[in-house]
Amino acid sequence: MIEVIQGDITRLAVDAIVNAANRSLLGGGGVDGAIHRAAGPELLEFNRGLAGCSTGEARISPGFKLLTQWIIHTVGPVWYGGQKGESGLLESCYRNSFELALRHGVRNIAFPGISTGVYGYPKQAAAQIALSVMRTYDTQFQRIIACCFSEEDRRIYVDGLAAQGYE
Ligand code: AR6
Repeated sequence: MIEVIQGDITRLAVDAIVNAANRSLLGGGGVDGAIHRAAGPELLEFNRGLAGCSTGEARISPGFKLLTQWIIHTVGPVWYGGQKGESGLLESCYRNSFELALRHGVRNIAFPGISTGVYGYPKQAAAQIALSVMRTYDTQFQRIIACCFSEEDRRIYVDGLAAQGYE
């Protein structure tokens, strides 16, 4: 089932949360910074061993101090106007995150709006991509949570689901 909630993804008790990381996987601002702060310094130590991640791909770490068992780090595309393959890369982020989750037996997973902060991807277009990939994995998970940071973002996802005829 796809659920849309508003809140802080670092507070969720699920099997996996997804991080909107950068290619270094060594932390940053936004949700990435919040996840590193809440998970503790062991996350940085672990991620040094992952040696980075290309845009559109995903890597997995333990959740350390978080309530989640796993953190799936994916690197969204920077928005350059839409002609640089951004939509395909964003779709790959969601797909690769789901595939990694399945390989680790994850049943409940929560996503932030990858690329929609610092990386500047337009929120409605990003939500459409997120929701359409979520729908293709819907039956393979117990709960797929779109964790929106603001009420405005939550509204975009709720409207997006309705527009796609999801019940
Ligand atoms: N819980 C849920 N969502 C959040 C939280 C939170 N605690 N904090 C922010 N968001 P961003 P990006 C939302 O900028 O655009 C970092 O520096 C936020 O409102 O975190 O993929 C990385 O290291 C927005 O909707 O990620 C990279 O360098 C969404 O999370 C770069 O930013 C994503 O915003 C990645 O940029």
